[in-house]
Amino acid sequence: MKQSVKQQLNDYIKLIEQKLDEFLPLKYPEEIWESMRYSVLAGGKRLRPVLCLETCRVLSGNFEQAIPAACAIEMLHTQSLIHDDLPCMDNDDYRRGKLTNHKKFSESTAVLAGDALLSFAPQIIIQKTPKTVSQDKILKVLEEFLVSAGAEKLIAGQVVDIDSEGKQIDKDTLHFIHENKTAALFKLSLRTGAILGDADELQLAALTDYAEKIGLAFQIMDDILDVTSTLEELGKTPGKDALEEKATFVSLYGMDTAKQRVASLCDEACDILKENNIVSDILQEIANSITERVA
Ligand code: GRG
Repeated sequence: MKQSVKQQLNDYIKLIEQKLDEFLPLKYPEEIWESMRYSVLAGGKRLRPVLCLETCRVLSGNFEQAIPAACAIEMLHTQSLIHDDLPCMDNDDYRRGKLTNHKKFSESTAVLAGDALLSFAPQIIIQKTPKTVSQDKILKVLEEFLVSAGAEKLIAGQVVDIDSEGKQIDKDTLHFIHENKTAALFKLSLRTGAILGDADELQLAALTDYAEKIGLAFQIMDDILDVTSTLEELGKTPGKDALEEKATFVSLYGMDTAKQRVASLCDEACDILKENNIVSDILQEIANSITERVA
């Protein structure tokens, strides 16, 4: 990775960490805020907020107007992880290299921390987005956020995923799960940055396509890493898919096809940027680095 891109990425991550900390103060009753902060500030890759900020910057030259929305998306992502790790869902002990929320606190606190993050995130968009951003745009961003978080996207993906455990599923069903469980938040990130960066219809469509490609590639890579990685590398328990008899891209298509598919999706994502004259080292680097990711 070019040194300048690495620096830009690190700058974004540092800012996101700082703003997440600032947007999540410790209030009464402290147990719930501690639990929300524990998972949000546990040091994920911050991929989704970076995508949101960079998309806004590349279109408008600024990203300040997208900082609250980018942090809100990271809160929503963290909420989905807290709930996904619960005993009634994936039942995981480790996440982001630390004990999962319900292991560190309690099951009831983890449920409530997820719920609290889900409603706190749009609150942050409304309260913290600069007043220079029109109400119309904020409403559009909120609509994207709420649709993505709900039963039409994220929860639809999760329900079909849980329902598919231990069953033979077809390729369309697997695609539905990946599309809604994973690609939806990548799309939300790019589309939010695009709306706040004043994208025209063509740019919005191109960035949505780019997000779809990298979202699917990211999930297929997740399926690959579940087979090939260790707990230390992943920060979460590997081998869970086989244990829970989950159909994955690897189990349905085989490892070689899975790797080829990740590579071709990432190439296609970069082509979309080129064809639409969207010049961003970061967006290009994120697409290219998915094939090489280890965590
Ligand atoms: C929305 C009520 C509600 C519940 C959420 C949808 C859902 C239940 C859970 C899905 C969570 C999940 C594990 C999705 C798969 C996407 C994925 C690969 C997440 C991991 O993303 P990374 O690697 O994580 O970017 P970090 O920790 O780096 O942020």
